[in-house]
Amino acid sequence: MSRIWICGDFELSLETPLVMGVLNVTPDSFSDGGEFDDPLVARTHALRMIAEGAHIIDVGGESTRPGSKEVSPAEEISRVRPIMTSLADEIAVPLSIDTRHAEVARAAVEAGASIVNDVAGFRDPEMVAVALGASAGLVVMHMLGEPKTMQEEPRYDDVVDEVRGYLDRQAQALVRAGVAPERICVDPGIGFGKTLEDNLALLRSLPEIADLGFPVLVGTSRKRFIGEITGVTDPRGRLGGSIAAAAWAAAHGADIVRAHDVADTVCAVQVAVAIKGE
Ligand code: HH2
Repeated sequence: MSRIWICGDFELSLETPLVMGVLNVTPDSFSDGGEFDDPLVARTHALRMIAEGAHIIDVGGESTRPGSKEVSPAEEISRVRPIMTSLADEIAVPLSIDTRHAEVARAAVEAGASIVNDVAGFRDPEMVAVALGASAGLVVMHMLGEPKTMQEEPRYDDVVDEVRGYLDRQAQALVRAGVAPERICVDPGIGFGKTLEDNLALLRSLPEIADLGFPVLVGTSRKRFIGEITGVTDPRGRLGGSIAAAAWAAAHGADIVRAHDVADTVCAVQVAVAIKGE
């Protein structure tokens, strides 16, 4: 049976891994803050990522980098709505809203988003209400605590067991609330309250996370753990490490990889899939 992820009017085939292109319309994202906060520049970048092969465009109006400060939902909406409205009717790939605020998710869905990517993993009952009131695909991500404090000595007894258990509980809670399981995707949340060893253990254990039966999304692009391994401090210089991590993820159970550098990531995934030979 073919595997699909239902996202509003889109039925995404997961026969081969998909690439989710990142569009941060923020002044302060960790690797591209301020680059795309002008709506026209953001639009051009989204169209470019689609031309490069992105299967999904993930729009974020709040940075969730370690230590970041929360943005008010009104401010976040004012950042994401113009780009959503400008792209939604024109492009043939789903738009995703990267937010932990129900108000923002609701406004984005009204403006044409087909995926709600909640880095807080649908802990907020209001977010569950948004999920129930829409037909959008849902990304349930694991984050320890909140961005402001998540990297202050994160600690787990067994990181894989705890993250996997959390994703299962949150996804099953959505199903019990009435969400169709085909709409749900899970994400271990690389870098969200995790040490280097935690991130590596989770990447090694993607098949166990995939065993939960939901599509798996993995975001490693330009992240700090790549800098910790390679010594590359500028996130923009982490392309090689990002490509290696995306290829690893695609070969070991990820259905969707989230990336800033779409053209190179698409090629990396194609090569990983060809070597795997399935
Ligand atoms: N990572 C980031 C943001 N959103 N969503 C999912 N599902 N998975 C991730 O790994 C993930 C995510 C962080 O990256 P970025 O958006 O580039 O940075 P910032 O939060 O600083 O805007």
